[in-house]
Amino acid sequence: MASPTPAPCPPKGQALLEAMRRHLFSSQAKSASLATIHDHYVCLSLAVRDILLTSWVDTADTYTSQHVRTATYMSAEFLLGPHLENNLVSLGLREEAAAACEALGLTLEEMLAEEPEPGLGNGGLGRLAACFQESMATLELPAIGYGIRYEFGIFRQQIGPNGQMESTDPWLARGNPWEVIRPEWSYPVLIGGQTVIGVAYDTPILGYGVHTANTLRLWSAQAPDAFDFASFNAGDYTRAVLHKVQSETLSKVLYPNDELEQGKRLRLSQQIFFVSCSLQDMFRILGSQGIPVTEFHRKFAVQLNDTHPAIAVAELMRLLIDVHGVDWDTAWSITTATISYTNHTLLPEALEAWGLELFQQLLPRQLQIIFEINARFLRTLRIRFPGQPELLERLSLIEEGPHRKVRMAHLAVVGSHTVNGVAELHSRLLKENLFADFARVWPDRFTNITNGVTPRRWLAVANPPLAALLNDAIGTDWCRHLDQLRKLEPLATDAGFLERWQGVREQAKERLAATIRQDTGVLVDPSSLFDVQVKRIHEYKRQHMAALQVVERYLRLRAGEDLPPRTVIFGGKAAPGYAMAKLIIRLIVGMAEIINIDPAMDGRLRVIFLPNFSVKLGQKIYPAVDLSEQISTAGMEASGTGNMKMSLNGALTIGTLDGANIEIRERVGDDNFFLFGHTAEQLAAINRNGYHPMPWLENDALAKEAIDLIGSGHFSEGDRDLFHPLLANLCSSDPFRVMADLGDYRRAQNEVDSAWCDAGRWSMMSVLNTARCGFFSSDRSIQEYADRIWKVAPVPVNACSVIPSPS
Ligand code: HBZ
Repeated sequence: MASPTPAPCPPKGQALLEAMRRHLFSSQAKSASLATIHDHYVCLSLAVRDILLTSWVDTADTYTSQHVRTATYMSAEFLLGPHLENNLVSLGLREEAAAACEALGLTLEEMLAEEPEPGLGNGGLGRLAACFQESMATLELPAIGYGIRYEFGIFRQQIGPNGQMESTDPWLARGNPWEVIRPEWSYPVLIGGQTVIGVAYDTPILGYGVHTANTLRLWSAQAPDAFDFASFNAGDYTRAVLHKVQSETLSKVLYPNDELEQGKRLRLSQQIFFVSCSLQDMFRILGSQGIPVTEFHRKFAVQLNDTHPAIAVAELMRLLIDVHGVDWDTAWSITTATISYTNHTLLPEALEAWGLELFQQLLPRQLQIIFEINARFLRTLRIRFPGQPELLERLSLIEEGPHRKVRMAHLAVVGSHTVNGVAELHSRLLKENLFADFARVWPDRFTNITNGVTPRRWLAVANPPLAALLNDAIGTDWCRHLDQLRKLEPLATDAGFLERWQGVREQAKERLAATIRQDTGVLVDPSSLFDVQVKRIHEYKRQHMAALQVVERYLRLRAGEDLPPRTVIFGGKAAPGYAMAKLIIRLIVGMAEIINIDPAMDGRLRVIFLPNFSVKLGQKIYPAVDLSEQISTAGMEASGTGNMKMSLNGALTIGTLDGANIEIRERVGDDNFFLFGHTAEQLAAINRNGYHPMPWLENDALAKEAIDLIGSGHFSEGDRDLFHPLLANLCSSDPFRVMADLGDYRRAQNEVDSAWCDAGRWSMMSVLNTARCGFFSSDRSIQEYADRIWKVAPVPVNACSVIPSPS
């Protein structure tokens, strides 16, 4: 007998639509008549989640049954950005989702706009961690990301007439469809004599075009007991919940300091909290697979994202010795075979050092272990370098003096098998300066892995028109093998292709112009040169140098010079306590106010400060950049990753020989990069002779005029004092050498103006930037970490779930 013909499988869009309808009822408990846009967003997310759950479950199954070696990435920050669109692209379902939304009278854009962004990071370091998670999944590497589930992420920035205003970011207020709580995986952590419980919240990280979905496991703090019965019964209700409130404060909020160490009790508590939970979780996994604890280093590689998780060195020792009964020497070889450390900055103010008193109060056992590690370390040094007490003092884990401190970077270096910087120059400077003594002791411990960014979020998701053009021109392989972009090179001189290229760029610029209008009320001309500097506001990044350049341009235009139209766009947050950075924002806002209403500037110059720079906003900005400003003082920007995102999307860079700019220029070619400024070596030589900005300024009439105009109150409603701290700093110590580079910066900007006037040549250079940027994929960075540091191999995941896919 013939079996009945199965019902035709509905197209995936139809399946999504049905799942959205189902979730409206079963998850949101609503009918269509009451559903809000947010309800629909949640339903779409849950429908997508249903689909990716099969990969997630299969991945966990595969890793468990095959006992795979696993890389764990420990980071206090994961600046993830929204999940929905990224997951749609990874699953190849963006069009289907758009169709499903349309069938409900919605648009996918509306849905995407509804998603709050998990801003669980400050800037570069946190965003890198997020790109890395995605690349590890795409490369099918067994990996777990470990961090903190902050209830409040990076503050929201609003811009008023007085510059930056901060407000909280309650990203979890309406729930989070992307996470799953795992109360069964909770661990106690003893901090200052009190126990806090860390509860796991898991988020799937999908690989692109593969069946792998890795886990990002973030810890949320809970008190062991909801309240204290004794106090409750005595009627002292505040006291009854005191410990609960104190404990849960631990994962309340992300510290908003970028590259500034804040010696705060809460921060050290956050560090031990997430590190201890993560390590205990690894022991739990070992145990569940019947692997002896002495094999810890064979099962896990642990990467420390800067020193925030460096306490892991002491905590892993403590868990091995005190909990699992391993002897010191074995424990030490396991620890150092497990851990490796990435440094992200040379700035001295970012070097974490915790006062001994605080450490003793909060983590007495870990401090004891650190002393023992140090004693043994110094003993070996004394034998190797006899009669050199200063060397020992410099290398010690303890900083001596009236306020003795634990140097977390030293703990990380001593406890790691490998230490890496994040771009060639940075890694060299680490060896020559910050860790010069350590490099003498262990020359082979230090290496470089240049950063990268994920082409999925930063090209496929952020720039669909460009992605479509690339698919058409060179096939779809670039998305997994970014080196394939090389195939574009011959097209850089193809008139037909260049026309399409320009069309794609115009679309992106129009889209950004609409956002600018919406967010600032200012109308900008999409055909003007979009000159963009978006990143955290910091003196070393020299947003004030770019601002000075804008004032000079304003003066030149007012004097009748003919310069091509520019829209200069700034964005970025200043740490709330960083007064100089906030003053720089205030200056840009003041300039924008005057310049944008000056009829003489109409059609020639616009200045924009886009509020609340974030991953979401970045996705709109990067594709629309003509000129990428990467103008840090040479030797100070460890790598930069915004530079890669812009160049990848076809921007030309104006930049110093700093961080990854150097490697970008090497690859895109010096004809396609506007270089200026002193090198790190030249600046070091200038510093040795004693730097003063005045001689540079005295020979520069235009710079003087610009500074005088700012000082006259022109951009501050007549207030001559407002910008005094900024200008006085520039004219006296000028710690970031703005004056030494300003003249050459102007020269390079003039070159930009001439190059822009030749639209055909500019487009060609733009294509070559994209074509030659394949190296800066985070897939390449992660492949290097996996091969050279973690020794972790890919483990492909096959669809094997017993749970049927809803489609
Ligand atoms: O890490 C950034 C670098 O400034 C940037 O150049 C690089 O591209 C990026 C990724 O590698 N660094 C940070 O975002 N933050 C820190 O380096 C940091 C270090 C110690 C702290 C605080 C921040 O205590």
